[in-house]
Amino acid sequence: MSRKKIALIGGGQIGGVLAQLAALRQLGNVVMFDIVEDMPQGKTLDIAEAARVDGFDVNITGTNDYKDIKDADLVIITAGLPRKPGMSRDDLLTTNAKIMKSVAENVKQYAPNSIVIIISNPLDAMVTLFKKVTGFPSNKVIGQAGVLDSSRFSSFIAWELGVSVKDVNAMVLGGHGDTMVPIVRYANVNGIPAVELLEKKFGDKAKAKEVMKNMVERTKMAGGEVIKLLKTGSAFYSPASSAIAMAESILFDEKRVLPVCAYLNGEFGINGYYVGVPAVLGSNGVEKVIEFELDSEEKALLDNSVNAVKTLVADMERLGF
Ligand code: TXD
Repeated sequence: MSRKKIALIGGGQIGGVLAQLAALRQLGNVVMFDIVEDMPQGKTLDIAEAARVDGFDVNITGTNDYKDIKDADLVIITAGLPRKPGMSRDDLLTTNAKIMKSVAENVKQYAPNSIVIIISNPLDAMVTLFKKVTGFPSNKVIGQAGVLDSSRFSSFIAWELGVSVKDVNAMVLGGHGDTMVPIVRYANVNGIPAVELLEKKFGDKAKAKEVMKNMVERTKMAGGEVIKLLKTGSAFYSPASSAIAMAESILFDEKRVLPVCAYLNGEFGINGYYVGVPAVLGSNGVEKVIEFELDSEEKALLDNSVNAVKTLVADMERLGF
C-alpha cells in the first residue's frame, strides 16, 4: 500500500508545526506549498534533516508550485494572514477570501479527490468559500475550530479542578468566533459532571456557577488571550495539533467523534451552513453529524452563533465572493 500524500497549503507558523507533527507521526509524505519563495523548501528541509534523530521515515518537501500537490489525499489549508492584536477575525475577511479563492481553484485543479481541512480565519467563511469555489462534496470539506476550542475549555476545567486533562471531556459548538458555545451541561471528568465537582470544591452553587462562567468566557476569548501575549501572530501549536487529530481520524479511518465545522442539512435545525458540531470523522471525511438534544438556553446560544456565521457569510457574498 502506498503512503498517503498530505499537502499543506501555507507554510507559516501553523503550517510548520503541521509539517513536523505529520512527519513525527508518520502520517504520510508531506508537501508544503507557500507563495513565499524558498521558505517552504527551507522549513521542510530543516524538519527532514531531523529524521535520523526523530526516527521518522517519510518524504517531506517544500514548493512554490501547485503542480507538486498533485493527487494529494489530504489537504490542510492555513494560507492567509493571522490576526494582529485588537483585530477581529472578521477584519480578515476580504484579504483571506481572496487568498482562499485562489487556493481553492488550485486544489480543485491538482487534488480533485482530496479531503480538505481548513484552518484559515475567519474559519466559517473560509470553509464556505472553499466549498463554493471547488464544488467538492460537503463531507470532504471540513473546518478546524471545535477541536481546539474544546481542548482549551477542557484545559481550563482540568486546571481548576486539579485533575488530569486526559480525563476531561468538554465540547464547544457553533461558529469559531466570540459567539462559540461551550456546552457546560455535558462537560465532565470521566463521566462525572464538571459542575458537580466544582460545587463540591467550593461547597457553594453560586460560586461554582461563577467559576464555570469565567471558564466559558475564557474559552471564547482564548485565541485573543494568546495573541495579546505573543504580540505578533496568533496561536499555532494548538491549532496544528487539533488539525492533526482530525487528519489522523480521517487517514486511519478512526471514526472519532470530534467537534468540527461541518456542512449542515437540517441537523440542529440548521440548513445550508457550515457550523461547529460533533461529527464522525473517517476515511470519507465527515461521515455523520451527531445530533443530540440541546436545552432551550443552549439552543438559543447556538442560534445566536449561527446568526453570526450567517452575517459573516452574507458579508463575504456582498464583497463579491
Ligand atoms: O483554530 C483555528 N481555525 C485557528 C485559525 C487558530 C489560530 C489561527 N488561525 C488562522 O490560521 C489564522 O488567523 C490564519 O488565518 C491562519 C494561519 O495562521 P498562521 O499563524 O500559520 O499564519 P502565518 O504564519 O502568517 O502563515 C500564513 C501563511 C504565510 O506563510 C503566507 O506566506 C501564506 O500563508 N500565504 C499563502 N500561502 C499560499 N497561497 C497564498 N495565496 C498565500 N497567501 C499567504
